[in-house]
Amino acid sequence: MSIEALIFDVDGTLADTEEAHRISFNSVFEQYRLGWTWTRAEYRQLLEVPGGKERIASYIASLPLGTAERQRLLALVPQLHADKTRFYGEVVSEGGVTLRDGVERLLNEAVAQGCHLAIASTTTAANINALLNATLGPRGLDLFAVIACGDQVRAKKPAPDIYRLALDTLGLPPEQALAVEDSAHGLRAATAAGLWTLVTPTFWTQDSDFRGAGLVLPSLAGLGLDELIRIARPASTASPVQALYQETR
Ligand code: XBP
Ligand code: MG
Repeated sequence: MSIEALIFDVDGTLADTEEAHRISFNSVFEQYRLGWTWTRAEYRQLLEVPGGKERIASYIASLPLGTAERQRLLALVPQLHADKTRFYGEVVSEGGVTLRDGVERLLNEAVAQGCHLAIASTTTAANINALLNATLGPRGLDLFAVIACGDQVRAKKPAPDIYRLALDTLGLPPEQALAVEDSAHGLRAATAAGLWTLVTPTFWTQDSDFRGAGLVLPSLAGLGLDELIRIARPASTASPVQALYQETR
């Protein structure tokens, strides 16, 4: 079966965004005078928790607090996250984040060859809109046939739900698409949805367990669409005779 779509994760894959997220979390903690500051080392640990709201709640759960104070802070999480998202949008709109090497070229190649583009991300639609506008301009959003993200699914990565939503909306079986991810959670989510997955780790995820990945590369730099599809679907690009031969081996 031919590859009809590329499904991209956002944070860490399209762009190395987690420093901008970390700065935004710390900005909102300062705005609310909470006395919290997430260092890079601490944030790397906290990224084990997918989803910004869940990440803040998990951090609160780790603090030595009385029940009343813990409940008060947990009730504040949606508002903290909404304000954090506003800070993040400002950082991104001011040019604080660029696309990773090779991403824009691969997106353009896919569009030129009629290969659909989709997104499957844990972050919010607002963050995705801000990032695509800031890095690709007004055409950014139009490049993607499907944007599956954030709270559209109850179970976030490593659950497969967001990838299943992207595939269902594309109207494709997993055999006719492939995923591009940066993290172990994302890899688990994509492979659980039946997708061959390319992983391009960042500083935040490089020490993770990427077993099950179809391929792990430092970035998309130098990787063309035809080569990616050949790697992902060797049989589908072989001649019918070769494919038959491979099946009977
Ligand atoms: C990575 C995430 C997100 C971001 C923060 O998403 O886990 O939570 O770290 O964004 P992706 P929010 O699936 O794109 O790698 O605060 O909006 O969750
Ligand atoms: Mg990611």
